[in-house]
Amino acid sequence: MKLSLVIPTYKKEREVLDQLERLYGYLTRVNPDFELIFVIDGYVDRTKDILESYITNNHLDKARVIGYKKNQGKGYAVRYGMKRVHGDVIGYIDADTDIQIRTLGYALNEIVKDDVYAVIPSKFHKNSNVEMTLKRKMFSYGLVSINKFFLNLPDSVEDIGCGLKLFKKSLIKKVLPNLHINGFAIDSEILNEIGNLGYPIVTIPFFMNKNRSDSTSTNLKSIYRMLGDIISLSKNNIHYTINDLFLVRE
Ligand SMILES: Nc1nc2c(ncn2[C@@H]2O[C@H](COP(=O)(O)OP(=O)(O)OP(=O)(O)O)[C@@H](O)[C@H]2O)c(=O)[nH]1
Ligand SMILES: [Mg+2]
Repeated sequence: MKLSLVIPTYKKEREVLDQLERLYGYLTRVNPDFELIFVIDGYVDRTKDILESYITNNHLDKARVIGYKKNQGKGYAVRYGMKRVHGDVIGYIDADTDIQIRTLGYALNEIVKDDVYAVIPSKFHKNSNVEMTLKRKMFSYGLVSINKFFLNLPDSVEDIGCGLKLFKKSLIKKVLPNLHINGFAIDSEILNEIGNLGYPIVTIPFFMNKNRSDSTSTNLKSIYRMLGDIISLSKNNIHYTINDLFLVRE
């Protein structure tokens, strides 16, 4: 099975080589048919140069770097990458090393199964190692509840934003043309599309290297933007439902 992993990368000078090294090493052992595609979401620092010279100097020919000048957001970067891959299984993972690598192992074990089309981790899974403060738990739970209220998510989805997702190519080909969100709500948008298409999603435990309270995606500005995006997605869902009801085909 050929695996394509897209890595949306924004201002990660300090961490990105660690992520490259461990992904390359791990996949060489467990699934050597792979490609890593780093999408540099804006040439705003030295991340692109650092990655390119490391890849060249160490002959890492299964890794490549693509991107564009202006910062656009995680969603844009994920779409940009997923349109340029060749795998049978296509996914994305964060550019830092917050996620323990064994989470990817769990995801790979599931996605190879014939009847599995999408795999996502969850902090709320009973085997997950994530310990959250009550405040953090309430925040995360609130965000998931908002997603569930507004969107058409498969029942098995209990967490949205964990930085790893894997999909079968046949499914992502159907989903990709319908995606528009540029920001962090891309995760909500993809899961909503999968729900609309009626595919199931398998949930695995999320193993984290450290507990963070200061995630970039959870600052107030990002949260407002994310909520706005989720509500706009829910309006689209209603539009489709009404069209379905009246059998309107565009
Ligand atoms: N913050 C941010 N992340 C982006 C952007 N575009 C792509 N990304 C990537 O999206 C992924 C998820 O981001 P987060 O983990 O929420 O944010 P982060 O920048 O890693 O910051 P931390 O919360 O400190 O981990 C990372 O791989 C980022 O590099 C962007 O415009 N802003
Ligand atoms: Mg991060």
